[in-house]
Amino acid sequence: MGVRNYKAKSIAEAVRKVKADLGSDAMILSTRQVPKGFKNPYGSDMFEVSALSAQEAPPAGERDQAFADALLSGAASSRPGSQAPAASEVCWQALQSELVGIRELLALLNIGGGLPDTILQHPQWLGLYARLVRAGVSGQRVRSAIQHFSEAGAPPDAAGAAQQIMTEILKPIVTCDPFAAAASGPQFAAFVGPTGVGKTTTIAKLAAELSLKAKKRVGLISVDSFRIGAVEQLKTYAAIMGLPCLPAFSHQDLRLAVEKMARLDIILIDTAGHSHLDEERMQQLQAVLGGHGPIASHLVLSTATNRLDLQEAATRFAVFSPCSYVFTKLDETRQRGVIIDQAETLRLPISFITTGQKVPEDIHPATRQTILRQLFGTPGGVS
Ligand SMILES: Nc1nc2c(ncn2[C@@H]2O[C@H](COP(=O)(O)OP(=O)(O)OP(=O)(O)O)[C@@H](O)[C@H]2O)c(=O)[nH]1
Ligand SMILES: [Mg+2]
Repeated sequence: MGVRNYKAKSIAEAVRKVKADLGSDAMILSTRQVPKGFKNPYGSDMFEVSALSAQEAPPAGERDQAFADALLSGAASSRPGSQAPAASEVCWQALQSELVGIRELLALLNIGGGLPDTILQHPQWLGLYARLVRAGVSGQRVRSAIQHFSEAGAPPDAAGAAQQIMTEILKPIVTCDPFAAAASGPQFAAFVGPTGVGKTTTIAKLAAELSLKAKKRVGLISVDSFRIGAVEQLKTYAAIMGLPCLPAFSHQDLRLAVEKMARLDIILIDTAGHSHLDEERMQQLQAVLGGHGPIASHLVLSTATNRLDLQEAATRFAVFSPCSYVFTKLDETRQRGVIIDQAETLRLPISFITTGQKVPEDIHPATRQTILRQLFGTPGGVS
């Protein structure tokens, strides 16, 4: 029988025709919008779907791989919501690449039992869906945002729809600036988190920002007695900036260091990184930090960590009762959307994000705008 084509006024209707004719497990190969033209001068725009019956489709493993390759290669990342006929070569290329993305997405939907009907009925959202999933936002979150949005009322224009969906997706994100308020006494902030996520570098960036730009009196304390050279690393940064820096290897040391720095405005405390699976060292750090009433802890996590490890680390480090997240290494991954899911799993505000190794440039106070820009490249979200 081979590839067969089905035309209808919407993709959903064309897919229904495919299923009625070839069965519910038919494989969709491509979709395209057929604009008004020579053969269809007075009619409305139509959609054409090409499909194969399940018996003639390639094995599922090959299809999964083809879809994964296409999604990762960015084929599905072009401008969502574009249904107008192309006016120039550039627009035509964008439209073509969007159609490729939509075709691959539909292949996935066909294999995996499909997305909600909402998405099939509004094909312009497929591009948005692909872009958000590629940015690391979980597919489930995007689907439920689109579902929520479509149930809430009639969609406005495509750009407005994308904005509303983004607003829904970003709901778990709350931001804070721990050093914004003029505190009456000194502020103590300890940075805890897994090994190598960028705690010391983040402290150096913050120390520079707070002392040089905000003109605060800043001090540094290192409670990292575990790694050789850890105290020296912090002391080097302190020396460059002309800031006091004290080591503290025990609960008692920390109490003394805190007392010595009590006249400063902000004291940043560096801790030893360790695996969240290392119970013994988690307890040691708790013993050193615990009981110092005024110390607020902040959880530093690398965005370049997979979703499950991120969640587990956050859950384990929750014993330090952190009051904010610092997400580092956004420059090392495209899957930055994981921070949205993380912000919902353990509900904490995000205070800072970091985007590189440069001290002090590569740190940004977390705001919805900066997060949107980092996640999707535009201040307004997906355009
Ligand atoms: N690409 C990138 N690298 C970063 C970022 N922040 C820190 N790093 C690098 O990550 C490496 C580890 O940074 P540290 O600040 O020593 O990490 P740490 O969490 O203090 O490490 P431990 O104390 O050993 O647990 C260094 O090479 C930093 O330059 C960032 O935002 N992006
Ligand atoms: Mg360190």
